[in-house]
Amino acid sequence: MDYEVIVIGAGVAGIYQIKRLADLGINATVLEAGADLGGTWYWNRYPGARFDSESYTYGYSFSRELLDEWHWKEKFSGQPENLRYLNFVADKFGLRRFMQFNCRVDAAHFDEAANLWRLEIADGRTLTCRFVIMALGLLSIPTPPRLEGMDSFRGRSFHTFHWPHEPVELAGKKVAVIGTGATGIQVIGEIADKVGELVVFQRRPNWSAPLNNSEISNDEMADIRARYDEIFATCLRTPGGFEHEPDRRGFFEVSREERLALWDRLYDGPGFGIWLGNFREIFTNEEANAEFSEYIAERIRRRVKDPATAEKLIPRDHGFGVQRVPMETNYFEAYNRENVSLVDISETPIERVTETGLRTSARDYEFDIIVYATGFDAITGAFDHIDIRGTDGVTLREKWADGPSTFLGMMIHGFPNLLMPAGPQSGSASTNYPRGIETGVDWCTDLLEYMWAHGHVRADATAAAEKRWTDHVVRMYAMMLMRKAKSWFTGYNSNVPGHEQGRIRYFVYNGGAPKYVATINDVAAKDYEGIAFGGSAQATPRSLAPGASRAAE
Ligand code: NA7
Repeated sequence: MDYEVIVIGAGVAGIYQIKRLADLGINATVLEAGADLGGTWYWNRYPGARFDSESYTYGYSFSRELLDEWHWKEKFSGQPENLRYLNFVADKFGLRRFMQFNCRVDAAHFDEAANLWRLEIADGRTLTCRFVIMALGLLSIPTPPRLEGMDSFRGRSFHTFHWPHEPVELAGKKVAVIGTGATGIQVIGEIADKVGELVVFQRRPNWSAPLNNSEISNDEMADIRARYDEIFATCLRTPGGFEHEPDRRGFFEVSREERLALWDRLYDGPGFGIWLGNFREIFTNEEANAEFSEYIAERIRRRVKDPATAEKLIPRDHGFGVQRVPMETNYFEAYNRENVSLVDISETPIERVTETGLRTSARDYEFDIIVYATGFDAITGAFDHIDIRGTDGVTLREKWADGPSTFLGMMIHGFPNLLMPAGPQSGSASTNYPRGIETGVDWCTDLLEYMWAHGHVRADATAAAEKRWTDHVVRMYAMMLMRKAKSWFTGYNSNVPGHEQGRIRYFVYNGGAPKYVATINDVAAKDYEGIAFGGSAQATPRSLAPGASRAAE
């Protein structure tokens, strides 16, 4: 066996996972398809890419030294700084030596006789390991549209995920942005005043509210450092894993004036407060949601000068917060600029890409650059891109054809020894991601330690346990207005075959971080109830001496 553990992916999850394994002295490696570490923050280099989480709640919490050393410079830090941070972490803890880059995993097959995973790497190697840990990212497979003529365009075009590493000259350029999700909204707000001309192609508008970013001074950072324990304790307590706590007053129990006062405060406040600091009924009650959505619509009307454009920017098919809420900076003001225009492609669809630009049903447009901000094959896409086979040769693609089913979002019945610290249906996808990641990595690592201590060489979630968890995840969707929205939260993506129809895929756990953590801790406390272990006590005597790192390439 080449490794005890192989971690796939060197993003936020993979970095922390290898840190835990290295500290335990486990023979482990990270395989990363990219040329360097960082995951999301390695790839997404488009202008405007930044956290929607408060920076100091996004960073890792596991090391006091790290918390003391790193100075976040902005409340919502941008991509270059975020990538610097992850590199700083990897270098500080000497983790790079456990990572192999440009190393794409094509296949992972479980060998039932030997209780190990056999991984096929794109470079031709086969690697074996006892455990494989999928740290693949929830949004790591970009999906450009499927438009005729895309290859014929003579200008530059790229999906935001593949925004070039070298600076892209924007001054004076005619630029198209297709897509107005969280990404498109960031790009548009950032480049509107830097390009010659910008045309936004919008299929459906998204509800969006101001990020209200600001710099973090030395004094503020000192204060944050002093409060880190309190900050992370708050994140542990709140459903979203943020500092933002829902307003626990009943929506209908307070007066309209009180509701407006809260909303005015949240609209001018930072980040996801407007979403997660709101009344809880916004997510579950149509009437409450409609009243708040109208409040935001009014805000949009106040900010966009042309009334017809304002109306086009107001969603009609879903209410505020039932899809992931993009956070914006100068987004609505961009449409007040002479050089920016909005094309509603629900009225005049894009028919094709031409050599010189885009053709809609109404006219031709000429561009130097076309930016596809068209989203991701979310949550399960990265799994579908690897040929993963469990017991009896069953492929994960087949098993998840209609959507994922998991145990706690971290294990899959029939795929023993495969762990997902931040998998589909885990607590991560619907919460402040790194908070969920730390929880998930710690739980997976504890499970491994338990197995090593007991000499188990095989762990598989039982079919019954998987069903219980998946049913629980499904039931929670029934309470949420989110179930009605066509978004990546429910598995909708018009660019992925089979995902266009809007059939719900139960991708995320909606019970909130505290309940999730309580549940997984309870499973661990009950000797991992729901997991069937196998193997003999003599099979894997482990040295768990901390610091005795044997990980090697
Ligand atoms: P999203 O949120 O999935 O948004 C994709 C956007 O692109 C959305 O406005 C789509 O319109 C639009 N889209 C997708 N395909 C097409 C085609 N074929 N033609 C026209 N328009 C299209 O992805 P993002 O990258 O913005 O955000 C992903 C997450 O990244 C985000 O939630 C954060 O967590 C970080 P639609 O609404 O489907 O009509």
